[in-house]
Amino acid sequence: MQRHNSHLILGLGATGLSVVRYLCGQGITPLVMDSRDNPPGAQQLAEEFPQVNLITGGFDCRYLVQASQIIVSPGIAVDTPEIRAAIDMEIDVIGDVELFARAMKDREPCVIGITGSNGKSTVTTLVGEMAKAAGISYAVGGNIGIPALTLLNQNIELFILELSSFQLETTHTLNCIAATCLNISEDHMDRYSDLEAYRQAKLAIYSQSKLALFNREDLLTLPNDPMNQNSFGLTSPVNDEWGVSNGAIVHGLTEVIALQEVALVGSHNHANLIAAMALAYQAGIGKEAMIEVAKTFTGLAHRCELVAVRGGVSYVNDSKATNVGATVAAIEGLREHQGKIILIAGGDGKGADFNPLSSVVAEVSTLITLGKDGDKIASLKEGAINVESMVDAVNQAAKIATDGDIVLLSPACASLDMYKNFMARGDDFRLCVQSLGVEQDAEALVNV
Ligand code: UMA
Ligand code: ADP
Repeated sequence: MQRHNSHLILGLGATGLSVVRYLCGQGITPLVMDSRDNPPGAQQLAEEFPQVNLITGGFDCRYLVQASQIIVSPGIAVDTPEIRAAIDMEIDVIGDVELFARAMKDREPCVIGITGSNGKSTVTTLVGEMAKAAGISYAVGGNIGIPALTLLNQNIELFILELSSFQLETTHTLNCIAATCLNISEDHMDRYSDLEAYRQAKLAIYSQSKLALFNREDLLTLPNDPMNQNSFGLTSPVNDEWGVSNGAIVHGLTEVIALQEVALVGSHNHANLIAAMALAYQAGIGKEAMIEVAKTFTGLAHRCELVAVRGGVSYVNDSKATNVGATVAAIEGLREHQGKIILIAGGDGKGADFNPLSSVVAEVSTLITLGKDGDKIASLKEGAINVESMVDAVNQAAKIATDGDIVLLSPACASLDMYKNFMARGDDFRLCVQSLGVEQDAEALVNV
Protein backbone atom coordinates (compact mmCIF):
# COMPACT_ATOMS: atom_id res chain seq x y z
CA MET A 1 0.00 0.00 0.00
CA GLN A 2 1.22 3.50 -0.87
CA ARG A 3 1.68 6.36 1.53
CA HIS A 4 -1.38 8.06 2.96
CA ASN A 5 -3.11 10.67 0.75
CA SER A 6 -5.52 13.07 2.47
CA HIS A 7 -7.35 13.82 -0.81
CA LEU A 8 -8.82 11.08 -2.93
CA ILE A 9 -10.31 11.68 -6.38
CA LEU A 10 -12.74 9.08 -7.67
CA GLY A 11 -13.05 9.07 -11.47
CA LEU A 12 -10.53 10.20 -14.07
CA GLY A 13 -12.67 11.73 -16.80
CA ALA A 14 -12.87 15.46 -17.52
CA THR A 15 -13.94 16.16 -13.93
CA GLY A 16 -11.26 14.04 -12.25
CA LEU A 17 -8.51 15.71 -14.28
CA SER A 18 -9.83 19.18 -13.44
CA VAL A 19 -9.79 18.29 -9.73
CA VAL A 20 -6.20 16.98 -9.98
CA ARG A 21 -5.16 20.27 -11.59
CA TYR A 22 -6.96 22.32 -8.96
CA LEU A 23 -5.59 20.40 -5.96
CA CYS A 24 -2.05 20.28 -7.33
CA GLY A 25 -2.33 24.05 -7.83
CA GLN A 26 -3.11 24.28 -4.10
CA GLY A 27 -0.01 22.24 -3.25
CA ILE A 28 -2.00 19.06 -2.50
CA THR A 29 -1.02 15.76 -4.12
CA PRO A 30 -4.16 13.63 -4.41
CA LEU A 31 -4.54 9.93 -5.11
CA VAL A 32 -6.83 9.05 -8.04
CA MET A 33 -8.94 5.91 -8.43
CA ASP A 34 -11.16 4.86 -11.30
CA SER A 35 -13.23 1.70 -11.57
CA ARG A 36 -12.39 1.43 -15.27
CA ASP A 37 -9.23 -0.40 -16.33
CA ASN A 38 -8.19 2.36 -18.68
CA PRO A 39 -9.85 5.68 -17.77
CA PRO A 40 -9.79 8.42 -20.43
CA GLY A 41 -7.52 10.80 -18.48
CA ALA A 42 -4.79 8.24 -17.66
CA GLN A 43 -2.27 9.29 -20.27
CA GLN A 44 -2.72 13.00 -19.64
CA LEU A 45 -2.34 12.46 -15.91
CA ALA A 46 0.91 10.56 -16.36
CA GLU A 47 2.30 13.29 -18.64
CA GLU A 48 1.16 16.33 -16.67
CA PHE A 49 1.27 15.03 -13.09
CA PRO A 50 3.76 12.16 -12.83
CA GLN A 51 3.74 12.61 -9.04
CA VAL A 52 0.02 11.69 -8.81
CA ASN A 53 -0.71 7.99 -8.36
CA LEU A 54 -3.61 6.32 -10.17
CA ILE A 55 -5.29 3.09 -9.15
CA THR A 56 -7.58 1.57 -11.77
CA GLY A 57 -10.06 -1.29 -11.92
CA GLY A 58 -11.94 -0.53 -8.70
CA PHE A 59 -12.13 1.52 -5.51
CA ASP A 60 -9.87 0.17 -2.78
CA CYS A 61 -11.59 0.77 0.57
CA ARG A 62 -8.29 0.86 2.43
CA TYR A 63 -7.52 4.22 0.81
CA LEU A 64 -11.03 5.59 1.11
CA VAL A 65 -11.20 5.15 4.88
CA GLN A 66 -7.91 7.00 5.38
CA ALA A 67 -8.84 10.05 3.29
CA SER A 68 -9.96 13.33 4.83
CA GLN A 69 -11.72 14.42 1.63
CA ILE A 70 -13.06 12.35 -1.28
CA ILE A 71 -14.01 14.13 -4.50
CA VAL A 72 -16.43 11.98 -6.51
CA SER A 73 -16.92 12.44 -10.27
CA PRO A 74 -20.54 12.79 -11.43
CA GLY A 75 -20.43 9.54 -13.40
CA ILE A 76 -20.02 7.58 -10.16
CA ALA A 77 -23.09 6.96 -8.01
CA VAL A 78 -22.74 8.21 -4.45
CA ASP A 79 -24.56 5.03 -3.46
CA THR A 80 -21.58 2.89 -4.50
CA PRO A 81 -20.97 0.80 -1.34
CA GLU A 82 -17.36 1.99 -0.85
CA ILE A 83 -18.49 5.64 -1.02
CA ARG A 84 -21.47 5.01 1.27
CA ALA A 85 -19.08 3.52 3.80
CA ALA A 86 -16.90 6.64 3.65
CA ILE A 87 -19.94 8.91 4.12
CA ASP A 88 -21.01 6.81 7.12
CA MET A 89 -17.54 7.40 8.58
CA GLU A 90 -18.21 11.16 8.20
CA ILE A 91 -15.44 11.64 5.66
CA ASP A 92 -16.00 14.79 3.58
CA VAL A 93 -17.42 13.34 0.34
CA ILE A 94 -18.05 16.08 -2.22
CA GLY A 95 -18.05 16.81 -5.96
CA ASP A 96 -16.01 19.18 -8.10
CA VAL A 97 -18.76 21.82 -8.02
CA GLU A 98 -18.63 21.85 -4.21
CA LEU A 99 -14.87 22.47 -4.42
CA PHE A 100 -15.69 25.34 -6.79
CA ALA A 101 -18.29 26.66 -4.31
CA ARG A 102 -15.81 26.53 -1.43
CA ALA A 103 -13.20 28.37 -3.50
CA MET A 104 -15.82 31.11 -4.10
CA LYS A 105 -17.05 31.37 -0.54
CA ASP A 106 -15.53 34.81 0.18
CA ARG A 107 -16.88 36.40 -2.97
CA GLU A 108 -20.17 38.22 -3.41
CA PRO A 109 -22.70 35.86 -5.07
CA CYS A 110 -21.83 35.79 -8.77
CA VAL A 111 -23.10 32.40 -9.93
CA ILE A 112 -26.22 31.52 -11.92
CA GLY A 113 -27.21 27.85 -11.51
CA ILE A 114 -29.26 25.98 -14.10
CA THR A 115 -30.67 22.49 -13.80
CA GLY A 116 -33.69 20.57 -15.13
CA SER A 117 -34.29 17.51 -17.27
CA ASN A 118 -34.12 19.35 -20.60
CA GLY A 119 -33.03 22.73 -21.90
CA LYS A 120 -30.10 23.22 -19.50
CA SER A 121 -27.41 23.71 -22.15
CA THR A 122 -29.64 25.99 -24.21
CA VAL A 123 -30.50 28.20 -21.23
CA THR A 124 -26.90 28.20 -19.95
CA THR A 125 -25.65 29.29 -23.37
CA LEU A 126 -28.38 31.92 -23.70
CA VAL A 127 -27.50 33.51 -20.35
CA GLY A 128 -23.83 33.50 -21.39
CA GLU A 129 -24.69 35.20 -24.67
CA MET A 130 -26.75 37.80 -22.81
CA ALA A 131 -23.84 38.50 -20.44
CA LYS A 132 -21.55 38.88 -23.46
CA ALA A 133 -24.00 41.28 -25.15
CA ALA A 134 -24.11 43.30 -21.92
CA GLY A 135 -20.30 43.55 -21.83
CA ILE A 136 -19.95 41.52 -18.61
CA SER A 137 -16.95 39.21 -18.22
CA TYR A 138 -18.54 35.80 -17.84
CA ALA A 139 -17.73 32.09 -17.87
CA VAL A 140 -19.98 29.19 -18.80
CA GLY A 141 -19.33 25.67 -17.50
CA GLY A 142 -20.43 22.63 -15.51
CA ASN A 143 -22.37 19.77 -17.07
CA ILE A 144 -22.26 21.58 -20.41
CA GLY A 145 -18.78 20.08 -20.78
CA ILE A 146 -16.35 22.48 -19.11
CA PRO A 147 -15.63 21.42 -15.51
CA ALA A 148 -16.49 24.23 -13.09
CA LEU A 149 -13.01 24.33 -11.48
CA THR A 150 -11.38 25.21 -14.81
CA LEU A 151 -13.29 28.53 -14.77
CA LEU A 152 -11.85 29.67 -11.44
CA ASN A 153 -8.60 31.27 -12.48
CA GLN A 154 -10.19 33.78 -14.75
CA ASN A 155 -11.11 37.33 -13.91
CA ILE A 156 -14.82 36.66 -14.11
CA GLU A 157 -17.78 38.74 -12.94
CA LEU A 158 -20.49 36.15 -13.66
CA PHE A 159 -20.29 32.34 -13.63
CA ILE A 160 -23.10 30.49 -15.41
CA LEU A 161 -23.20 26.84 -14.40
CA GLU A 162 -25.20 24.02 -15.92
CA LEU A 163 -25.68 21.49 -13.14
CA SER A 164 -26.78 17.88 -13.46
CA SER A 165 -28.62 15.96 -10.76
CA PHE A 166 -25.41 13.96 -10.30
CA GLN A 167 -23.39 17.11 -9.63
CA LEU A 168 -26.04 18.54 -7.31
CA GLU A 169 -25.97 15.39 -5.15
CA THR A 170 -22.47 16.34 -4.06
CA THR A 171 -22.85 20.15 -4.00
CA HIS A 172 -24.05 21.88 -0.82
CA THR A 173 -22.70 25.44 -0.50
CA LEU A 174 -23.02 27.07 -3.91
CA ASN A 175 -24.06 30.65 -3.35
CA CYS A 176 -26.10 31.55 -6.45
CA ILE A 177 -27.64 34.90 -7.33
CA ALA A 178 -30.45 32.91 -8.92
CA ALA A 179 -31.02 29.27 -9.77
CA THR A 180 -33.60 27.43 -11.81
CA CYS A 181 -34.94 23.94 -12.26
CA LEU A 182 -36.40 24.26 -15.76
CA ASN A 183 -38.55 21.12 -15.85
CA ILE A 184 -38.69 17.59 -14.51
CA SER A 185 -39.30 14.47 -16.58
CA GLU A 186 -37.92 10.98 -16.19
CA ASP A 187 -34.19 10.55 -16.81
CA HIS A 188 -31.32 8.54 -15.32
CA MET A 189 -33.64 5.95 -13.84
CA ASP A 190 -30.64 3.61 -13.72
CA ARG A 191 -29.20 5.90 -11.00
CA TYR A 192 -32.31 6.84 -8.99
CA SER A 193 -34.85 4.72 -7.14
CA ASP A 194 -37.73 6.76 -8.59
CA LEU A 195 -38.67 10.10 -10.16
CA GLU A 196 -39.01 11.73 -6.73
CA ALA A 197 -35.43 10.86 -5.76
CA TYR A 198 -34.20 12.35 -9.06
CA ARG A 199 -36.37 15.44 -8.54
CA GLN A 200 -35.11 16.05 -5.01
CA ALA A 201 -31.51 15.84 -6.27
CA LYS A 202 -32.34 18.65 -8.71
CA LEU A 203 -34.35 20.79 -6.28
CA ALA A 204 -31.29 20.92 -3.98
CA ILE A 205 -30.15 23.79 -6.21
CA TYR A 206 -32.71 26.16 -4.65
CA SER A 207 -31.37 26.00 -1.10
CA GLN A 208 -28.06 27.28 -2.52
CA SER A 209 -29.52 30.37 -4.13
CA LYS A 210 -30.80 33.83 -3.20
CA LEU A 211 -33.70 33.32 -5.63
CA ALA A 212 -35.47 30.22 -6.97
CA LEU A 213 -36.83 30.54 -10.50
CA PHE A 214 -39.36 27.78 -11.15
CA ASN A 215 -41.49 26.79 -14.14
CA ARG A 216 -45.11 27.55 -13.25
CA GLU A 217 -46.28 25.09 -15.93
CA ASP A 218 -44.34 22.24 -14.31
CA LEU A 219 -45.29 22.06 -10.67
CA LEU A 220 -42.57 19.47 -10.04
CA THR A 221 -40.09 22.37 -10.29
CA LEU A 222 -41.56 24.30 -7.33
CA PRO A 223 -39.27 24.68 -4.30
CA ASN A 224 -40.19 22.30 -1.46
CA ASP A 225 -40.69 25.25 0.91
CA PRO A 226 -41.65 28.80 0.00
CA MET A 227 -38.59 31.03 -0.37
CA ASN A 228 -37.59 34.11 -2.32
CA GLN A 229 -38.95 32.88 -5.63
CA ASN A 230 -40.25 33.87 -9.04
CA SER A 231 -41.58 31.92 -11.99
CA PHE A 232 -41.39 31.73 -15.76
CA GLY A 233 -43.79 30.16 -18.22
CA LEU A 234 -45.59 30.53 -21.52
CA THR A 235 -48.72 31.91 -19.84
CA SER A 236 -49.64 35.46 -18.84
CA PRO A 237 -47.59 36.50 -15.81
CA VAL A 238 -48.84 37.86 -12.50
CA ASN A 239 -46.91 40.64 -10.69
CA ASP A 240 -43.24 40.51 -11.73
CA GLU A 241 -43.33 36.99 -13.18
CA TRP A 242 -41.96 36.25 -16.66
CA GLY A 243 -44.27 34.94 -19.37
CA VAL A 244 -46.10 35.55 -22.62
CA SER A 245 -48.94 37.98 -23.22
CA ASN A 246 -50.49 39.06 -26.54
CA GLY A 247 -47.80 37.28 -28.55
CA ALA A 248 -44.89 38.89 -26.74
CA ILE A 249 -42.47 37.90 -23.98
CA VAL A 250 -43.26 40.03 -20.96
CA HIS A 251 -41.80 40.73 -17.56
CA GLY A 252 -44.82 41.64 -15.47
CA LEU A 253 -46.56 44.31 -17.52
CA THR A 254 -43.46 45.26 -19.50
CA GLU A 255 -43.06 43.87 -23.01
CA VAL A 256 -39.55 42.61 -23.79
CA ILE A 257 -39.87 41.30 -27.36
CA ALA A 258 -42.58 40.04 -29.72
CA LEU A 259 -42.35 36.26 -30.22
CA GLN A 260 -42.27 36.71 -33.98
CA GLU A 261 -38.95 38.54 -33.62
CA VAL A 262 -37.43 35.63 -31.68
CA ALA A 263 -34.95 33.53 -33.69
CA LEU A 264 -35.41 30.30 -31.68
CA VAL A 265 -38.24 28.10 -32.89
CA GLY A 266 -40.56 25.87 -30.85
CA SER A 267 -42.52 26.54 -27.69
CA HIS A 268 -40.03 24.65 -25.50
CA ASN A 269 -37.30 26.95 -26.78
CA HIS A 270 -39.44 30.00 -26.07
CA ALA A 271 -39.77 28.76 -22.49
CA ASN A 272 -35.98 28.36 -22.39
CA LEU A 273 -35.49 31.92 -23.63
CA ILE A 274 -37.88 33.33 -21.04
CA ALA A 275 -36.09 31.44 -18.26
CA ALA A 276 -32.74 32.76 -19.51
CA MET A 277 -34.08 36.33 -19.48
CA ALA A 278 -35.37 35.94 -15.93
CA LEU A 279 -31.98 34.65 -14.76
CA ALA A 280 -30.06 37.32 -16.66
CA TYR A 281 -32.28 39.99 -15.09
CA GLN A 282 -31.30 38.79 -11.61
CA ALA A 283 -27.65 39.17 -12.64
CA GLY A 284 -28.28 42.80 -13.58
CA ILE A 285 -28.26 42.26 -17.34
CA GLY A 286 -30.36 44.83 -19.20
CA LYS A 287 -33.23 44.19 -21.58
CA GLU A 288 -31.31 45.50 -24.62
CA ALA A 289 -28.79 42.65 -24.27
CA MET A 290 -31.62 40.11 -23.85
CA ILE A 291 -33.37 41.41 -26.98
CA GLU A 292 -30.18 41.31 -29.05
CA VAL A 293 -29.66 37.65 -28.14
CA ALA A 294 -33.34 36.75 -28.60
CA LYS A 295 -33.20 38.10 -32.16
CA THR A 296 -30.01 36.30 -33.16
CA PHE A 297 -29.55 33.02 -31.24
CA THR A 298 -30.86 30.16 -33.40
CA GLY A 299 -29.93 27.26 -31.12
CA LEU A 300 -27.14 24.80 -30.37
CA ALA A 301 -25.92 22.00 -32.62
CA HIS A 302 -27.55 18.57 -32.08
CA ARG A 303 -30.76 20.11 -30.67
CA CYS A 304 -33.45 20.04 -33.40
CA GLU A 305 -30.77 21.22 -35.82
CA LEU A 306 -31.62 21.18 -39.52
CA VAL A 307 -28.51 19.58 -41.04
CA ALA A 308 -29.58 19.14 -44.67
CA VAL A 309 -32.45 19.47 -47.09
CA ARG A 310 -32.18 16.77 -49.75
CA GLY A 311 -34.72 16.18 -52.47
CA GLY A 312 -37.12 18.40 -50.51
CA VAL A 313 -36.71 16.26 -47.36
CA SER A 314 -35.48 18.03 -44.20
CA TYR A 315 -33.04 16.06 -42.03
CA VAL A 316 -33.14 17.20 -38.42
CA ASN A 317 -30.49 16.21 -35.87
CA ASP A 318 -31.85 16.13 -32.31
CA SER A 319 -29.19 13.73 -31.01
CA LYS A 320 -29.15 15.58 -27.65
CA ALA A 321 -32.63 14.18 -26.99
CA THR A 322 -31.22 11.66 -24.52
CA ASN A 323 -34.48 11.16 -22.63
CA VAL A 324 -38.16 10.66 -23.41
CA GLY A 325 -39.19 14.23 -22.47
CA ALA A 326 -36.84 15.77 -25.04
CA THR A 327 -38.20 13.60 -27.86
CA VAL A 328 -41.77 14.37 -26.85
CA ALA A 329 -40.91 18.10 -26.99
CA ALA A 330 -39.26 17.73 -30.42
CA ILE A 331 -42.29 15.99 -31.97
CA GLU A 332 -44.76 18.34 -30.29
CA GLY A 333 -42.73 21.24 -31.67
CA LEU A 334 -43.25 19.87 -35.20
CA ARG A 335 -47.05 19.56 -34.88
CA GLU A 336 -47.68 22.42 -37.30
CA HIS A 337 -45.59 20.68 -39.97
CA GLN A 338 -47.65 19.67 -43.02
CA GLY A 339 -45.60 16.71 -44.39
CA LYS A 340 -44.82 13.34 -42.81
CA ILE A 341 -42.38 12.89 -39.94
CA ILE A 342 -40.08 9.87 -40.00
CA LEU A 343 -38.56 9.36 -36.56
CA ILE A 344 -35.25 7.62 -35.84
CA ALA A 345 -35.00 6.71 -32.13
CA GLY A 346 -33.27 4.31 -29.77
CA GLY A 347 -30.02 3.83 -27.87
CA ASP A 348 -29.42 3.29 -24.16
CA GLY A 349 -32.68 4.10 -22.37
CA LYS A 350 -31.03 4.27 -18.91
CA GLY A 351 -33.91 2.28 -17.42
CA ALA A 352 -36.60 4.66 -18.72
CA ASP A 353 -40.28 3.88 -19.08
CA PHE A 354 -40.88 4.53 -22.80
CA ASN A 355 -44.69 4.50 -22.55
CA PRO A 356 -44.96 8.34 -22.43
CA LEU A 357 -43.61 8.22 -26.01
CA SER A 358 -46.68 6.29 -27.25
CA SER A 359 -48.86 9.29 -28.03
CA VAL A 360 -46.16 11.14 -29.97
CA VAL A 361 -44.92 8.12 -31.94
CA ALA A 362 -48.56 7.70 -33.00
CA GLU A 363 -48.16 11.09 -34.74
CA VAL A 364 -45.14 10.08 -36.84
CA SER A 365 -45.66 8.25 -40.12
CA THR A 366 -42.76 5.82 -39.68
CA LEU A 367 -40.68 4.83 -36.67
CA ILE A 368 -37.17 3.52 -37.27
CA THR A 369 -35.31 2.23 -34.21
CA LEU A 370 -31.75 1.25 -33.40
CA GLY A 371 -29.46 0.58 -30.46
CA LYS A 372 -29.70 -1.34 -27.19
CA ASP A 373 -33.29 -0.39 -26.37
CA GLY A 374 -34.47 0.14 -29.95
CA ASP A 375 -36.74 -2.91 -29.80
CA LYS A 376 -38.54 -1.52 -26.71
CA ILE A 377 -39.34 1.71 -28.56
CA ALA A 378 -40.28 -0.25 -31.72
CA SER A 379 -42.92 -2.13 -29.71
CA LEU A 380 -44.81 1.18 -29.28
CA LYS A 381 -45.77 1.37 -32.96
CA GLU A 382 -47.01 -1.24 -35.37
CA GLY A 383 -44.82 -1.52 -38.44
CA ALA A 384 -41.78 0.05 -36.76
CA ILE A 385 -38.51 -0.88 -38.45
CA ASN A 386 -35.63 -1.95 -36.19
CA VAL A 387 -32.19 -1.55 -37.81
CA GLU A 388 -28.58 -2.24 -36.83
CA SER A 389 -26.84 1.04 -37.62
CA MET A 390 -27.30 4.74 -38.28
CA VAL A 391 -26.51 4.30 -41.95
CA ASP A 392 -29.29 1.69 -42.25
CA ALA A 393 -31.67 4.01 -40.38
CA VAL A 394 -30.93 7.01 -42.63
CA ASN A 395 -31.10 4.91 -45.82
CA GLN A 396 -34.45 3.42 -44.78
CA ALA A 397 -35.79 6.87 -43.92
CA ALA A 398 -34.59 8.32 -47.22
CA LYS A 399 -36.40 5.56 -49.13
CA ILE A 400 -39.69 6.39 -47.45
CA ALA A 401 -39.48 10.21 -47.31
CA THR A 402 -40.82 12.41 -50.08
CA ASP A 403 -40.77 16.17 -50.80
CA GLY A 404 -41.91 18.16 -47.73
CA ASP A 405 -41.20 15.41 -45.18
CA ILE A 406 -38.93 15.58 -42.14
CA VAL A 407 -36.52 12.84 -41.08
CA LEU A 408 -35.93 13.46 -37.36
CA LEU A 409 -33.18 11.82 -35.30
CA SER A 410 -34.50 12.24 -31.75
CA PRO A 411 -33.38 9.09 -29.90
CA ALA A 412 -35.04 9.48 -26.44
CA CYS A 413 -31.96 7.56 -25.25
CA ALA A 414 -28.31 8.08 -24.38
CA SER A 415 -25.81 7.29 -27.13
CA LEU A 416 -23.22 5.38 -25.10
CA ASP A 417 -24.25 1.92 -26.36
CA MET A 418 -23.08 2.87 -29.88
CA TYR A 419 -21.10 6.13 -29.65
CA LYS A 420 -18.63 8.07 -27.50
CA ASN A 421 -21.27 10.73 -26.83
CA PHE A 422 -24.38 12.39 -28.29
CA MET A 423 -22.24 14.63 -30.49
CA ALA A 424 -20.58 11.65 -32.20
CA ARG A 425 -24.08 10.20 -32.80
CA GLY A 426 -25.32 13.48 -34.31
CA ASP A 427 -22.19 13.76 -36.46
CA ASP A 428 -22.72 10.21 -37.73
CA PHE A 429 -26.32 11.09 -38.64
CA ARG A 430 -25.10 14.14 -40.54
CA LEU A 431 -22.46 12.08 -42.38
CA CYS A 432 -24.99 9.40 -43.31
CA VAL A 433 -27.30 12.11 -44.65
CA GLN A 434 -24.45 13.69 -46.62
CA SER A 435 -23.67 10.28 -48.13
CA LEU A 436 -27.18 9.91 -49.55
CA GLY A 437 -27.12 10.06 -53.32
CA VAL A 438 -29.37 13.11 -53.53
CA GLU A 439 -28.29 16.69 -54.23
CA GLN A 440 -28.52 19.10 -51.31
CA ASP A 441 -31.19 21.74 -51.80
CA ALA A 442 -30.04 25.36 -51.66
CA GLU A 443 -31.78 26.35 -48.43
CA ALA A 444 -30.56 28.06 -45.31
CA LEU A 445 -29.78 25.58 -42.53
CA VAL A 446 -30.99 26.65 -39.09
CA ASN A 447 -32.49 24.97 -36.05
CA VAL A 448 -36.12 24.13 -36.63
N1 UMA B 1 -17.02 5.92 -14.84
C1 UMA B 1 -16.73 4.67 -14.38
N2 UMA B 1 -15.88 4.56 -13.34
C2 UMA B 1 -15.31 5.60 -12.75
C3 UMA B 1 -15.59 6.88 -13.25
C4 UMA B 1 -16.47 7.02 -14.28
O1 UMA B 1 -17.24 3.69 -14.90
O2 UMA B 1 -14.51 5.39 -11.81
C5 UMA B 1 -17.94 6.08 -15.99
C6 UMA B 1 -19.27 6.72 -15.61
O3 UMA B 1 -20.22 5.79 -15.26
C7 UMA B 1 -19.61 7.53 -16.84
C8 UMA B 1 -18.28 7.85 -17.49
O4 UMA B 1 -17.35 7.00 -16.87
O5 UMA B 1 -20.37 6.79 -17.77
C9 UMA B 1 -17.89 9.29 -17.35
O6 UMA B 1 -17.96 9.66 -15.97
P1 UMA B 1 -17.12 10.88 -15.38
O7 UMA B 1 -17.69 11.23 -14.07
O8 UMA B 1 -15.66 10.59 -15.46
O9 UMA B 1 -17.46 12.00 -16.45
P2 UMA B 1 -16.62 13.30 -16.85
O10 UMA B 1 -15.79 13.02 -18.04
O11 UMA B 1 -15.96 13.87 -15.67
O12 UMA B 1 -17.83 14.25 -17.34
C10 UMA B 1 -18.69 14.78 -16.34
C11 UMA B 1 -20.12 14.68 -16.82
N3 UMA B 1 -20.44 13.28 -17.08
C12 UMA B 1 -21.40 12.63 -16.38
O13 UMA B 1 -22.06 13.16 -15.53
C13 UMA B 1 -21.61 11.18 -16.72
C14 UMA B 1 -20.28 15.49 -18.08
O14 UMA B 1 -21.66 15.51 -18.43
C15 UMA B 1 -19.86 16.93 -17.83
O15 UMA B 1 -19.90 17.65 -19.04
C16 UMA B 1 -18.44 16.96 -17.27
O16 UMA B 1 -18.36 16.13 -16.09
C17 UMA B 1 -18.00 18.38 -16.87
O17 UMA B 1 -18.76 18.86 -15.78
C18 UMA B 1 -22.02 14.67 -19.54
C19 UMA B 1 -23.29 13.91 -19.21
O18 UMA B 1 -23.60 12.94 -19.89
C20 UMA B 1 -22.28 15.52 -20.78
N4 UMA B 1 -24.04 14.34 -18.20
C21 UMA B 1 -25.32 13.73 -17.86
C22 UMA B 1 -26.44 14.32 -18.71
O19 UMA B 1 -26.29 15.46 -19.19
O20 UMA B 1 -27.48 13.66 -18.85
C23 UMA B 1 -25.63 13.99 -16.39
P1 ADP C 1 -29.92 19.59 -21.59
O1 ADP C 1 -28.62 20.30 -21.43
O2 ADP C 1 -30.81 19.69 -20.38
O3 ADP C 1 -29.79 18.20 -22.11
P2 ADP C 1 -30.38 20.93 -24.16
O4 ADP C 1 -30.60 22.38 -24.24
O5 ADP C 1 -29.06 20.41 -24.57
O6 ADP C 1 -30.74 20.44 -22.69
O7 ADP C 1 -31.50 20.17 -25.00
C1 ADP C 1 -31.55 18.75 -24.91
C2 ADP C 1 -32.72 18.19 -25.64
O8 ADP C 1 -33.95 18.60 -25.02
C3 ADP C 1 -32.83 18.60 -27.08
O9 ADP C 1 -33.31 17.47 -27.76
C4 ADP C 1 -33.84 19.71 -27.10
O10 ADP C 1 -34.53 19.78 -28.31
C5 ADP C 1 -34.77 19.33 -25.93
N1 ADP C 1 -35.24 20.48 -25.16
C6 ADP C 1 -34.63 21.67 -25.02
N2 ADP C 1 -35.32 22.47 -24.19
C7 ADP C 1 -36.38 21.77 -23.76
C8 ADP C 1 -37.47 22.04 -22.87
N3 ADP C 1 -37.57 23.21 -22.26
N4 ADP C 1 -38.39 21.06 -22.69
C9 ADP C 1 -38.26 19.86 -23.30
N5 ADP C 1 -37.27 19.55 -24.15
C10 ADP C 1 -36.34 20.48 -24.39
